[in-house]
Amino acid sequence: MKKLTVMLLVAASAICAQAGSAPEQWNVAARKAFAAERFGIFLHWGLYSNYAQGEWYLQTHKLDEDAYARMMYGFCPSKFDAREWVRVFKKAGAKYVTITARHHEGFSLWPTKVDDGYNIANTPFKRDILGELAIACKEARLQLNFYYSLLDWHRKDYPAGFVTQNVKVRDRKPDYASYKRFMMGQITELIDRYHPGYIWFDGEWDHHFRDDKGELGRTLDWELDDIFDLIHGKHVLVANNSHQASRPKEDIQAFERDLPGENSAGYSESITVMKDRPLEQCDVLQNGIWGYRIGESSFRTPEDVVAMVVRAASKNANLLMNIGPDGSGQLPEQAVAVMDKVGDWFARNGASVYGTSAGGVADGKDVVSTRKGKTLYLHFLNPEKKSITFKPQGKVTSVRNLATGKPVAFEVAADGALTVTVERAAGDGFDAVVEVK
Ligand code: FHN
Repeated sequence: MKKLTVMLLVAASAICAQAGSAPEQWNVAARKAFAAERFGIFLHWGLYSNYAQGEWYLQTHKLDEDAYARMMYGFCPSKFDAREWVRVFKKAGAKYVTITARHHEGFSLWPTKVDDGYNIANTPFKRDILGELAIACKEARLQLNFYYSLLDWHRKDYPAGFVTQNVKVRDRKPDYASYKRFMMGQITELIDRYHPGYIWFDGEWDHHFRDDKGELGRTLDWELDDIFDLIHGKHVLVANNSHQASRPKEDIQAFERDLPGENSAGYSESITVMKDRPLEQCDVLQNGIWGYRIGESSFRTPEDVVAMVVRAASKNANLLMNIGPDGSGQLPEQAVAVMDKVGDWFARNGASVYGTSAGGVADGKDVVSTRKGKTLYLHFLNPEKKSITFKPQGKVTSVRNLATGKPVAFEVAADGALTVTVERAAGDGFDAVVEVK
């Protein structure tokens, strides 16, 4: 009898544990809403933007941290206009914006009360950048989110990991309990003041290493569950760019520069794509760099960005495309020009991306597909590719070019296979989206 009671108790606690880890209703709804957005703008902005050499300048140039931090007294982005930024993002077709509230350099873009003063309040600019952006985003109905660095190149209490140990921080006094208190204080402020949709973590990998057998080891227990619980308690989602398998409490699976499942840039080796979470691929607009780099004039084209958005959507993922504003507070001219054209494309073809899921047909390379309900969208990405054959799910009644509304030629074979053939003239590659109903 005693044995049976113990067995029942064990079974009951297993069920409770399962129930406890099931996402709550708000969370399910928030994940779904996030996945439907499909296109967001990432912003890397901080003191590094004034140095104009990318966001890793302090680390890569082995600078003295105290000397670097003096830039706080010269940070005065007088051209910053949150409404103008938001106008560009909205026009681009983006549904959300994710900004580096605090990147690895440790400088905070809002007047935080819980740090040692390394924040916007102590610059000559003084204005609350996140606050202004939050207002502008709210007016335009764009969701604002925050990137938050777990590692820190400024604070003395952060226990430096493999990357951070090379930064010249004087008089380090590693104390994770103190550093975690600081992070939780900042995250509480960020959520209570600015109401983000998610907090996007980065830097856990500072404490990752591979042993002789290639097994992953960790030199710090970040106690991330406590931080994630704090965030979930405020009904905000969590993403973590750990470059490792997602933890159960992470709501969004993050892929840096990799198409989910393809490890295209090599950051997500052997990571299984989660079926029960929204996915997000982040990537760069300015060649190979996140923070603004002067002299780097190579940007992705509008066609590149559109192809990336639809490829991501065809894999059930959002695309978070990065722009690095400069130290004056302006978005690079090239970025604005590219985004303007991307927005024109979205105005004509947005239905094939927003609120869609993977289409599940086509080869996934020259032609990719997305789906909404019974409608299928075929994106002809390779101008050389003019036709495609596949088995549709139901009876096909209409096939047309989504942007122009013009009918597109199709044939249904005796075995039910559908062949769709597009007419493509030079230069019209941008609008080769076919709607199949
Ligand atoms: O080190 C960062 C880098 O600066 C940038 O923020 C990207 C964005 O995904 N993440 C890190 C590298 O994994």
